[in-house]
Amino acid sequence: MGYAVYGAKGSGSAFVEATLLEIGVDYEFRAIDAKNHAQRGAEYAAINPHRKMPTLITPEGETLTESAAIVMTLAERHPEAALLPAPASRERAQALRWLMFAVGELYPLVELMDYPARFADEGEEAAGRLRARALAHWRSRWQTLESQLSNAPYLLGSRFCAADLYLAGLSRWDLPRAWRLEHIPKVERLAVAVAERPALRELWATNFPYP
Ligand SMILES: N[C@@H](CCC(=O)N[C@@H](CS)C(=O)NCC(=O)O)C(=O)O
Repeated sequence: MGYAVYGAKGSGSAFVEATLLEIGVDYEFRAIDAKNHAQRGAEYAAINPHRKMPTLITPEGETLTESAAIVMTLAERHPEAALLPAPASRERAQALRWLMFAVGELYPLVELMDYPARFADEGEEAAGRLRARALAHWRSRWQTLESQLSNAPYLLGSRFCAADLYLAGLSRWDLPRAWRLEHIPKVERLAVAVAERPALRELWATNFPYP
């Protein structure tokens, strides 16, 4: 058995698929009917108790959840793909810094924006207000990242790393193109560079077909 990825098109499972494609290993994609909230059901909860996508099953049968842990584990298991810079290097520290920013500061806001009723007081109005505040933080945090990027396409300049594909994928959500071009053009350049990588073109087009 090879790797298996549970997920849905356009979701965080694309970050894991992108990592596997960059490594160049085969995997099986196991689609979850997220439109009908199948990720919340008992069947998937037996695989991922947090009921979120993605989940990775390794060839040894180990179950892994948490997208950043999955991406880092894959990078470690396949060092030949050089998806993370050398341990203890300055570049690795920066790659980990922004990967953790993505998973710890950016990604959690997506649940607030997509499912505000899970967190807000009863009523549509409260949920709407919470969503709007989360969206404002979401945009502001992207601008924080923008202020730290150079014009070279990737986070580390010309050297591609796992944090790039993670950030590029996240930047496809809730940020209209006109806003991206005006407020986070360096993030947009990074995302375009990732989308044009030969190993990723097809995956990107199927997961993030809109501009
Ligand atoms: N901390 C998790 C977050 C994953 C996550 O929020 N996934 C979204 C899809 S992009 C999800 O499954 N949402 C469905 C839900 O919350 O019901 C990770 O990094 O893997």
